[in-house]
Amino acid sequence: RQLDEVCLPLFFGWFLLTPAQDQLRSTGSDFLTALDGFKKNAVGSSVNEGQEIPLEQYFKGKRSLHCTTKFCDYGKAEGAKEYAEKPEVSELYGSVFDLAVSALFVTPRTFGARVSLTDEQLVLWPADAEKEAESSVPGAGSLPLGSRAHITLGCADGVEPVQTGLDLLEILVLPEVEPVTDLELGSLRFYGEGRWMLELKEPMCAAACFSSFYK
Ligand code: ACK
Repeated sequence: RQLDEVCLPLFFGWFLLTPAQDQLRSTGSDFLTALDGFKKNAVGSSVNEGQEIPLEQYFKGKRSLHCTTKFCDYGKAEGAKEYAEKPEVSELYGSVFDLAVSALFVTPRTFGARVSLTDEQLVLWPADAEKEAESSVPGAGSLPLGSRAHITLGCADGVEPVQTGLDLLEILVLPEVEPVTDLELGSLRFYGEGRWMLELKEPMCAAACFSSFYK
C-alpha cells in the first residue's frame, strides 16, 4: 500500500503526440494573431487590460501539451487512488486516442483549447471533475460531464495552469452569445471581462496517448 501511494502520478491525462502538438501550437498562434488584429478595431474588449503587448508574448507557453483527466498530486488529491485503480485506467493506459479540439479560448489569465470528448473517452473522465469546480465557478457542477476537458496552451504571468479549465467552465456557464465576427478559423464570441472563444469551423483531430506524468 505504501508503495502504491508513492507511485501515484502528479496527474493522468492524454499527452499529444508531437505532430498534434505542432499543429495545435500553430493553429493557436494563428488565432492569437487574428484576435490581436480584431481587437485593434474593437472598443472596450481588451484581453490584457491597458497592455499593448501581443497576446503571443502575454501568455507563457507550455512545453508539453496535454489534456488532464485526473489530477492526483502523487496521491494527495481526493479520489486519486480510486481513479488509478479503475479497470479502464489500466486497460487503456498507453493507448492512443483521437481527441477532437473544438474551440480555442483566451481570458486575461489563460489561453486554452476545448476538447470535446467522445463516450469512449468519457470512461476515463472523473465523475466529479466539474462538481469539484463548483466552489470556484458556481453552476459548473450542473454542466455535462467532460465540460472541463481542455489543453492549456499558455498562462499569463503568475497564473497556474489549473486556471485554464476553470476559465473554460466560467465561459460555459454563461448564456450563449452571438458571434462578434467570423474569422478564417471559425466564429469568434466575446463573453465580457476579456473572455473570448473561437469555435473552430473544422474541429482539429489531435492524436494523444493516455498516460501519466511524474515530475
Ligand atoms: O493545464 P492543466 O490541466 O492544469 O494541467 C496541469 C496539470 O494538472 C499539472 O499541474 C492540472 N491541475 C493542477 N491542479 C489541479 C487541480 N487541483 N485540479 C485539476 N487539475 C489540476 C494543471
